[in-house]
Amino acid sequence: MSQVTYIGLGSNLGDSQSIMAEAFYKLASLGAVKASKLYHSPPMGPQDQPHYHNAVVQLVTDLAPLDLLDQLQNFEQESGRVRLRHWGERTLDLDLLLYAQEQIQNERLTVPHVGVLERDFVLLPLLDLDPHLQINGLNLQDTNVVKQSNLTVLVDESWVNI
Ligand code: ROI
Repeated sequence: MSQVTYIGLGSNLGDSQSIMAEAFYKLASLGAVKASKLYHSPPMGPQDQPHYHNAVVQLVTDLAPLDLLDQLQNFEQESGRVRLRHWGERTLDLDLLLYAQEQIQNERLTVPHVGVLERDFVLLPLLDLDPHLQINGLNLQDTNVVKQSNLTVLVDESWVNI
């Protein structure tokens, strides 16, 4: 059965826009995809690292959560993923943010993703894809994090072309 899922993309090492576009095309092999705008955001964590490129992809897929996670981890590795330190710079992060309405908690996966509601670089792109999206009954539009965000849009949805 097809499920609506949301994947967070982040990068602040290498040619981030190309790396993320490449990841988008790989995600398209798993189901129907739609991309948010592409944002530039100051680092959460150590401040002596470059700003991030961030975006979210909506993926409608038949894959079960852990099978999807396996694919995301494969794609991260294929991108030549480098992670220099905890909460530090990385080539590509692919985070499973939401999987339908499911709450998942096991040793490999927590869904909704930890910290989603505190991160403007996740919430704004989610709202590009679904302006009425709710998490745990909370309307994302109404959160202070969204209202007070000052993320920069780098490119509209055309950063990927299918
Ligand atoms: N900060 C921003 N702005 N964007 C990210 O994608 C991101 N990812 C991370 C940490 C290190 C928490 N900081 C981030 O993993």
